[in-house]
Amino acid sequence: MTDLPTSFDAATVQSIAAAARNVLNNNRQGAYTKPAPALYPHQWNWDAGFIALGYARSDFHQACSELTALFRGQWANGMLPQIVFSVQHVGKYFPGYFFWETRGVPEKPRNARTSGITMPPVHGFILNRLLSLAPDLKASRPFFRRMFDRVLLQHQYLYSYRDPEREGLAFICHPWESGMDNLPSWEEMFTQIQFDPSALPPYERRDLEHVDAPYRPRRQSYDRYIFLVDLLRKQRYREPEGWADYPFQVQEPMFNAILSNSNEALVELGRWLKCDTGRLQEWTAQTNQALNARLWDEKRSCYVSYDRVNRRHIPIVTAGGLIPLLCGAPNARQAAQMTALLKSPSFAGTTERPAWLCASTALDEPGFDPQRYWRGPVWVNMNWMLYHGLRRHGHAALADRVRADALELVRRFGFWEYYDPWKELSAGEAGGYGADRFSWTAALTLEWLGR
Ligand code: 2M8
Repeated sequence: MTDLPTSFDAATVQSIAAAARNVLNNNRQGAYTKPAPALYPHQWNWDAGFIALGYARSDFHQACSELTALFRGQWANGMLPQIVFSVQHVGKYFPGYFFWETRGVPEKPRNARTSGITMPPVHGFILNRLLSLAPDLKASRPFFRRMFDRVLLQHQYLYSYRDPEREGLAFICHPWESGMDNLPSWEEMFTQIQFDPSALPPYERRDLEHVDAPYRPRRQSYDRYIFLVDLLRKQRYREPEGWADYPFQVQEPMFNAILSNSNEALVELGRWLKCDTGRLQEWTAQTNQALNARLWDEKRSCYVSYDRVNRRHIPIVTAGGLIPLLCGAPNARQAAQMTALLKSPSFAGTTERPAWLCASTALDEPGFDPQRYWRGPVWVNMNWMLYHGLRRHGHAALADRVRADALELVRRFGFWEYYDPWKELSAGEAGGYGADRFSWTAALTLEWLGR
């Protein structure tokens, strides 16, 4: 079992683990697990990866099933969709399958209902962790062999269609592709985009039926999300032609660091499977180099996004800018700068006003909002990646703190989608926000507890 935060005794671990397992079981829909009971009723891309880890030790078969179900939606060009829709929950989420108009797009598999964009490619490193936990390596070999090819194809897609100038950085075409949908960075991006509200297709949000408006994106952001989906569907998801005058193309550090780490993981997996890994090694080196050359911001001591349409950086400090610790890009000096930033008032707050690590948007950014989705709250999956990144670069004590903070939030408030980063809350503030009984919070808690 993993070494645990000292504040947790055996009985606490036992009861948190049992409650976490309950969350997953209740959100389970047979072959896959929904991210949340009502707000997210289908299968999501990177959620599936984190959720698989929550089953890995107790039900390895289900862990594999999560990934198999997700990759049923993979497009012929390798694109792994953000959502694989279930017929059972038609009409319960917006934008649903019919809004995306992916039906009939030649690349989409006929027997799966999917959206038309992708998400952070966590699946390579998730597979590698599953490999280390597999109860019977020989019996699981066909699964890993199949998945290796699928994930390789996914990376091939990113390096060809999303990196037209072969820079080593894949761009995202929608805030939803970042997984961190509502960062102030995208607001900044939107100021550059010509947008005509009267041309927007009519739509009705469903998220506000489940979560109060102050904790979700604002109307003006949703309008832009839908504006971009409308552009993509009008161009029938044609790549690369569609990108010629498409306005949202961002090289984001977390997305690319995850890609780099997944490349490395596939190299290890490929060695075990005796598959060729040469291309993966080249991709890793090129992406690490490009992360430093293009996205490292020396003044801010972290990585920042780059808008490749307007050829400018978006210098906003977010947790995503620290996730490159997960990969081999940062040298010892950069890693030390990032840990100093994490311990500074920008993330840790002050003695008078301490904060839980790690706010999704830095506490001192003008766009920071402690309770609004991705504008400041702590997310357990971000802490989980940061934990591994800090350990990789030799900052074990800070890694432990990042893990302890996440687990303490879970112990105090339950399995929320996100948490207020301020340690001292005012009267009436809840602590946890968004969806309750959120799957990846439960899954990564189990993973950390070694259950
Ligand atoms: C959130 O995103 C979806 C759109 O993909 C939404 O708000 O409707 C994000 O937090 C994303 O990272 C996550 O994968 C998804 C499901 O948990 O919810």
